[in-house]
Amino acid sequence: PNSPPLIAMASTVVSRLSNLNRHLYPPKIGGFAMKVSPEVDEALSRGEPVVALESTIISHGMPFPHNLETAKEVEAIVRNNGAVPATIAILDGVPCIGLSLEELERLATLGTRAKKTARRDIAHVVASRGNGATTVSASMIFASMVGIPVFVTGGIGGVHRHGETTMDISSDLTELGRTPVAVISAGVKSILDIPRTLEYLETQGVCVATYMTNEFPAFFTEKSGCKVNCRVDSPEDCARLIDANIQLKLGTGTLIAVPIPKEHAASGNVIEFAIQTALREAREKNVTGCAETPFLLARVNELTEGASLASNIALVKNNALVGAKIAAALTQLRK
Ligand code: PSU
Ligand code: MN
Repeated sequence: PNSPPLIAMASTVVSRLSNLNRHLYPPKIGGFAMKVSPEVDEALSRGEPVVALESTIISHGMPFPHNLETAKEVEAIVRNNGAVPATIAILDGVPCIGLSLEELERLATLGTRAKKTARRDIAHVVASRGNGATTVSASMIFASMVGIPVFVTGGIGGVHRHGETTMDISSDLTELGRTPVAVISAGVKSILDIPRTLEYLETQGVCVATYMTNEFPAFFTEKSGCKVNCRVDSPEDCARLIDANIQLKLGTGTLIAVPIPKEHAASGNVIEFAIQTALREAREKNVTGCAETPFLLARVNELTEGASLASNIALVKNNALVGAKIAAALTQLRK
């Protein structure tokens, strides 16, 4: 209901095509082709669990070859836990839902030569037949268009520190306010302003739930000092929450915050110190806007000699595990 008319129309077209004319393939959104992989298409038409995955984490979030290895492992974890992975990206101007191994490899080797694609960039990348690695916001849009309610990432974007003057607020937050997809994430990084991020999500009407904890996690560490008022303790709890949000047609997304596994949270203080250094350098070098997150991620990894990357990989895999179980629980609930 909150979507702009074009997207609403596009999703109607796609859902008609996907419900009535499954043999019509690939589906078209308002005249533009969109490619749903045969595996994802089949799972969706059978009502089987599917987990959507983003691709900026592959192109901009991790260095090669860790990005490719992680992407493959994350897909395997999703499969081993009863769901079909649907990694989302734009290749040669075509939005793809579910990538082949070749396509994953292409994206991983393109790295930052792929365009980091948030909501505002989608039309430009499609029109110029470019390669776009979709952020949380853009991936949520495509997941919603094809009817995937569960989406897994590492961390979402948020309100940047000094956001009250720069107005640098990730479009992930506004997307959560307008697209009914559940996002499974390890919270937000302390490179961001976590209290203001939670305030902004409240303004956007987004239900933020913590998974088996009372405190909102800070990506590399289990704690941010911020409490939220919704706690879930199992995949079934999550499924009921997500289902209620969908049935009520609230139109908003849900954020499920899963803390990093205890055994990987150890290096939190070292990483926190590196974050302070990286933030200072970003200000000195005047790195701002959509370049800031990739810069900080890469710099923190250098400064911690790979410790932050190892933690990052561990938490993404854990989120994939939890997300697959949530998708399976949601399918059971809807039977
Ligand atoms: N946070 C991370 N790792 C990431 C990102 C965020 O810990 O890779 C990526 C995600 O794709 C997210 C995007 O959607 O960065 C947010 O970018 P920005 O802050 O420019 O909105
Ligand atoms: Mn930004």
